[in-house]
This record gives sequence, structure tokens and C-alpha cells, in this order.
Amino acid sequence: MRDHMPSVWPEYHDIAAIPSENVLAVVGFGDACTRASVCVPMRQLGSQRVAEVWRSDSGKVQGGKHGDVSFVSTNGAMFGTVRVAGDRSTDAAAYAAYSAIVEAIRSAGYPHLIRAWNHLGGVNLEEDGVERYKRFSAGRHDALTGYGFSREQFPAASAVGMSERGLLIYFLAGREAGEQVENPRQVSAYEYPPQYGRRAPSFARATLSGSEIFVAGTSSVVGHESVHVGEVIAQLDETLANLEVIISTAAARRGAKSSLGDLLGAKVYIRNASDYDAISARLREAMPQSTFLFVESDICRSDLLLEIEGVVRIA
Ligand code: 3EB
Repeated sequence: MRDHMPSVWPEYHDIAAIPSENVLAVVGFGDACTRASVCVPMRQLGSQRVAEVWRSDSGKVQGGKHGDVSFVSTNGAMFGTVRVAGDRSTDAAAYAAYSAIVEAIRSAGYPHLIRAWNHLGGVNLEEDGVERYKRFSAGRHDALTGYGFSREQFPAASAVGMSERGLLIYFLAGREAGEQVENPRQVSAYEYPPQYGRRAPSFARATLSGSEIFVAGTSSVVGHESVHVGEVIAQLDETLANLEVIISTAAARRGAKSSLGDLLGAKVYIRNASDYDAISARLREAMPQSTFLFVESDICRSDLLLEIEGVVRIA
């Protein structure tokens, strides 16, 4: 039933050592977009220049385009990107982007959204009195529900800023549905009260797909509230507690045991570059096995100072 999704997973490699076999896509960041199929305008922190390399257990990759969505696919998995210019309201941009994504994945035969990365220029700025992130949430919700997606079909996601205008989304879709996992320490995002936007955010805390746990962008949120406002290390510790719980909960669904230390790699979005030294030192200690990509980025709530995402392979 569950293992039709071939394994696809991200690896973080120095841009001088990007592998060439079984690569589905390369996501570059900032000025390090060598060989990148998609380049996210976001400054990397630290001395290394790293790319997010999407590997798969199949070497055969096909490319295609549907509307504004470019994609590559292999067996049962599709990796796609869409970019919308910043010349209209953010609700309309998100609605257009998610409509294009759903049209593309359905027409290509990969109708299940597994994981999405949302990058939004000026994410915390107000647009006619409403924060862009809230407008984004509304447009995403209206598009997905308009196409018949139920909350159990929302993908795991990250939602962060970027240093250019507009909206840049990349995503993973499957021929087979993933399985959503929610975090018992947190209210499901799709049940958030209206203070976070007129439509609740349409994402899952994690998706199980193939042998992977795709963990959504995770922050210092308990219940539905941001906690430890203004305290970056306390936010980091709360984020790690959230990651631990979502990873162990997801693994338990497959009768497995996994924890924070099993993250293959982690991407860390840091609002204030001056926090990089303290955050990176603590993370490398907490997760000595993991590889990291650190970027400077706004987070979708203005009181959040960091967000961490990653992937675990269940043995
Ligand atoms: C949170 O837990 C923090 O709207 O897609 C994290 C990951 C967050 C994804 C999204 C938002 C999103 O609510 C914010």
C-alpha cells in the first residue's frame, strides 16, 4: 500500500562537490547557484556554500512544463517550481501559483502534493493593511480547497521570506498520496484561529512518503502561539523540542523509532544574521550527524526568529 513512492530526498553538498548521479534537481541559494535548477534569492550564512541536491533511487529523469510550472519527474515523484511576479496582490499571486501547481500535478499524473517550499518577498510587510503572509495563506487556501483538496491532503510546507519581490514555490508531488502527521504539541495549522489570517494556513506538520519523513518548517510555536518572543536560543530549544516530537510521532506510525539526531540534513532559516554563530554552534552539537544549510531569511510570523526543516529516512 504505502511504498509506491520511490525514495527522493535532499542532500546538502558543497557546491564544489555536487554529485552527478541520480540527481532529480539542484536548489541553489543566493550567489551559490552553480548547476541549480532553481535559484532561491536568499543569502547563505557561514563560510561554506551549499546546494540542496534532490537525489532519487532512480536515474531516469524526465523534464516537462505545464503552464507556468516547470518540473522533472522520476518513477512516482515529481519536483516542480513556479514563480509569480510581485505585480499583483499577494492573495492573487498565491491563488495563481497554487492553481498552476494543481493543474500541473494533475495533468502530469502526480496529483498528490507531498511537500512545498514557499518563498515570499517582503513576507512580513503589510499590503493594504494586511500582512503579506496572511494574504498568501488566504490565496493558497482558496486555491487548494477550490480544487477539492481536503485538509488531510495539504502538504508539509515551509513559508519564509526571500530577497526579491514576488512568490517562488518549489514542491514535491507523488503518484501516491503521502500520509500526514500532526504535532501533538501544536494546534494543526489548518485549525489556527483567525488571528493568523482570514484563512488558516494549509499545511501539515510532516508528510510520510516512501521511506521519508518530510518535516515541515518548524518554529517556536506551542499550541498556536509563538513562544519565547525576542529570545533566540529559547526559540531554538523550543523548535528542537517540536522537531523531536514530530519526528518520533511520524516514525511511530511506521513502527519505527527516530529522533532529532536522525535528520539527514536540516535547512535553517535565520531572521537576524547576527544570531548565526550561536544557532549553528548549538545545532551542530545537538545533531552531530546532520549536514546543514543556513540561510538569512524572514520567517512568516514577525515574532519568529528561526525556522528549521529537514528529512528523516526511516530505516
Ligand atoms: C508555524 O508553525 C510557523 O504557512 O506554509 C511554518 C511552516 C509556518 C509552514 C506555512 C508556516 C508555514 O505556524 C509558520
